[in-house]
Amino acid sequence: MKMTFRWFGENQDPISLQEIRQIPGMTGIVTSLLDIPAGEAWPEERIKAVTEAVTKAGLKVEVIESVNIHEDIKLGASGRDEKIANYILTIERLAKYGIKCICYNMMPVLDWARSHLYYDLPDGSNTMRYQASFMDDITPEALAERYAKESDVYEMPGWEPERMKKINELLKSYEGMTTDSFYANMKYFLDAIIPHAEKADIKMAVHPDDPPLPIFGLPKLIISHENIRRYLDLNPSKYNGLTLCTGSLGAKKGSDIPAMIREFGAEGRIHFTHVRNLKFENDTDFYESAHLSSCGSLDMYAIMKAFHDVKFEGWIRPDHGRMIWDEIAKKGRPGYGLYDRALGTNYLLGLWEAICRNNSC
Ligand code: DNO
Repeated sequence: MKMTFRWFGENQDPISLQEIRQIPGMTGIVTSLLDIPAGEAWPEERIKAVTEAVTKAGLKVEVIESVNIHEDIKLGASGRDEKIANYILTIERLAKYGIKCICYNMMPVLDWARSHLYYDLPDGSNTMRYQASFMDDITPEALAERYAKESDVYEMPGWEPERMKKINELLKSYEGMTTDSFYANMKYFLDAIIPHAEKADIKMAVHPDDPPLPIFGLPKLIISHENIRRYLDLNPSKYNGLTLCTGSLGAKKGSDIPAMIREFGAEGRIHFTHVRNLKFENDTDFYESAHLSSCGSLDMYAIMKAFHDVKFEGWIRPDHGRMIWDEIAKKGRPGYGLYDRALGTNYLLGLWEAICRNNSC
């Protein structure tokens, strides 16, 4: 297991590489080039610059999260071949700079969504929340506007205000799309890129839809054990793998995350994992809690034990944390403050050490 931390990049993150380096046990960085639109090939000089900056700070870029998928690919539209060719170029260029894993998602139109980006908890900390009734009552434009206003310093990936001007048009393009045709489009993409990922030795790791619940009538693809099975079976190469996100999959009550880890991990199909906790308020609503098992609804020990038992050797990162200790919520990226994620890192490393020692490895 290799511990990493998400850093959004120069001028994209209030947290410095130096601060990240000071987290005990931290060696790897997960980053991206957020300003490059989906569908375009990443320029080699930009990849070189970011990997060099991270190396200079005593860390290493381990995973790219994300190289985003253009809507033409998800929709199976006529422009997809050109975008796929650019995706392949990006894979080849990233490989030159030592990247071994790319995280991406197949969520139509939007990336992850919450009803509240800044929700006050009784202890004075601040976190993200998902309240189903709020989501049912709000229009997509109103939510996009709210996000633009609330995260005014940094744009939320997948909710870029410029792109959101066309949100209704984008949503409309999915009308009538069946799950089967969605899977067929995914297969077309995977069959095209996976041979190149194999050659470049870059593991592709799809991120589940977050939350795994219907939003604005959009089709949802990767939300459960069965769906993940179907996605992985679209192309049997080990390079077609998974980012196992405990917070995304765990937001559906009753999901057995350790069972997913045991099945897909034993097959060598989990390359990257986001490990975080959440607290259910009822069957659908939740807020994002501290990582500790006792703070939320997920059993973090069982999750880490399952990773241990399948001999997980991929990359892990703590995921969304609360804003604590005077971190000014609105100046940072929702979910991506420094302190709670640093605490989460050391909790996960502590669990891992104890599990390894108890199993004499
Ligand atoms: C949320 C993240 C996701 C993830 C993408 C992967 O905090 O886990 O936005 O980066 O969905 O493509």
